[in-house]
Amino acid sequence: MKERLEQIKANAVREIQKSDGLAKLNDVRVAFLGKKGELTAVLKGMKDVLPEDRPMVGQLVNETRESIEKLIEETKSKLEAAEREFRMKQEVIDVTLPAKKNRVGHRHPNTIALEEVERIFVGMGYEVVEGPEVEYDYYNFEALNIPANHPAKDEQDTFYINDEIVLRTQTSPVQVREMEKGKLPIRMIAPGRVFRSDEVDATHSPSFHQIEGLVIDKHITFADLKGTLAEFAKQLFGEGTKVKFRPHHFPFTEPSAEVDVTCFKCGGKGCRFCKGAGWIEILGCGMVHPRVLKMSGIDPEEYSGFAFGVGLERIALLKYEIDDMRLLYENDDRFLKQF
Ligand code: 2NM
Repeated sequence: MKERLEQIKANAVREIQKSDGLAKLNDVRVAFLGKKGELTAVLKGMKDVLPEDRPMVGQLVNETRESIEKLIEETKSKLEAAEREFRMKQEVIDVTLPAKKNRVGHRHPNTIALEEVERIFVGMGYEVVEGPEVEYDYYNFEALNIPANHPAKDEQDTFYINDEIVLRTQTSPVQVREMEKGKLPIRMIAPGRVFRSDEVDATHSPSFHQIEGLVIDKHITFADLKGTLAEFAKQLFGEGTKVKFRPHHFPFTEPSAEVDVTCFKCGGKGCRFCKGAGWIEILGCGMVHPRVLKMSGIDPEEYSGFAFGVGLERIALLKYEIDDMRLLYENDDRFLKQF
């Protein structure tokens, strides 16, 4: 028995010394000390040992186990140290490098401008309403009194999903859906993404954003429209800002107008920013066409209303003096951070 144990120990020592890595060493530990290991097998054979010899044999087994365990532990430490040293030589860590900066994001200029416009209209009692970007031709065109042969409906200008469904070219369909609900009065703005089949350049993009406004109540007049937009312009561009209404045409409003504001850089004298004009065009507006009201179930004899539409990017570019719309879509945070 004694010889057998010495044999096991000698084998174990040899195997431990041959181990060239922690994984290998673990295999050796299992082979000798594990549940199905050689030493455990000896213990299991104790029943065949004479009762008087058992204490002595048991002690021998334990001594053998202890010395194997000790050698494994020592070898493990050495192997770990060697592996650490090997890793240190492989990995070059330059502790003098500056730490990675955690970059904090920034609101997009469009978002800043949108929140500003929303703040102004919410302050005047308007609701902010959103609607689908993929719209029925009916809501995007027909309900807005845009006839089937209108140039805006051309495939050159509008993205068609099929004959009846388009990517909305304006957010007015959201207003139509609201009018259809029949809950009056209405005071709302509809911000959101719109789509037109335009080539990308400094002032155009096939996808941009609009904010359209709608007010419907009894006795709403063009004077309400003028007062509202004059207040909007003052809050957005400064107290000294004046507005000018120029006659225009939209199918969905009658009468219609385009609105200019006095240049907030020169106050109207004319400068490089307003190209000498003193005025800057910012939006389109008008009194909602009686046919538009009627189509959505509102009696134009009883109710009237005004509407307007303004490009969000246009406001962002103006307000932050950005000269190329493409900068708004590149999402370079060195650019975005400036506003
Ligand atoms: C504009 C200009 C003028 C407009 C009209 C409507 C609706 F739904 F009430 F008919 N919503 N928005 C409108 C009017 C939009 O954008 C330049």
